[in-house]
Amino acid sequence: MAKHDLTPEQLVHYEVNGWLLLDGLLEKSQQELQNIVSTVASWGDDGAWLNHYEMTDFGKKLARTENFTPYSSDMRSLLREGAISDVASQLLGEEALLYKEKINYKLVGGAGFAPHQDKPAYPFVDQVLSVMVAIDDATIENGCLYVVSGRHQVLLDQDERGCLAAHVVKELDWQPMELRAGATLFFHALTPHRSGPNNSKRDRRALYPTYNGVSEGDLREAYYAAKGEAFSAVSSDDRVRLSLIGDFEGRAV
Ligand SMILES: O=C(O)CCC(=O)C(=O)O
Repeated sequence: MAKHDLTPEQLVHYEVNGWLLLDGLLEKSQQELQNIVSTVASWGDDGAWLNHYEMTDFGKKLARTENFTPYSSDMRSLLREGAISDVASQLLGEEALLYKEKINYKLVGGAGFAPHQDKPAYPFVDQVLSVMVAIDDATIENGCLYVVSGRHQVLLDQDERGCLAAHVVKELDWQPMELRAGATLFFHALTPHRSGPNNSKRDRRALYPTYNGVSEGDLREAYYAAKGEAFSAVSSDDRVRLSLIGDFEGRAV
């Protein structure tokens, strides 16, 4: 038996709703998680990880770091060896491999994300799931996720940015997911989600590992190669591009 066995009810909840919220899964304290994320945030830009910035009313801010597990043993053990990948394996129905990892900082004044499904941003994989690990409490005021339950069976209509078409967004039932720091939200790559800006006076950092099943292969390097290639093309957009779809609503620096 795996160390972090889900109950049959939890497995059914994920299957029916496309998400599962677990509080108390992680052995690390809030402070330990915050320290690991603060360390990554402090690295600066001189390295092979990817830092993305946004302009806010309070100046230029770090919006996201990706591709950091090769450079942090703390992150490697948190995302590849512990409870998170164990639960991801049970939800995928086979061993979970890390497909990509990101920190969304959403510092004070940071922007939100337009309604989308993640799947169009994840090439090469079919069965894939993401996890939000709340590093700070996530609240409605500071830009928590909103999800839609039970709409993870198919890709819904998209707009030109790869986000959900306006007519789809209107008809969906959006549910705020306020998370305490240290809680984990597992969600299917087809689960519609969005988030607002951080209008509070406190940062709302969140760590997002994404996993695919071992039967599809280890695709992390292929993913970052594809992202690197897409991002080497010049963009004249006013918005910051963080992903292979245009979900981030932040302003360019
Ligand atoms: O961190 C957030 O507020 C939302 C993140 C998100 O939807 C994404 O990165 O795809």
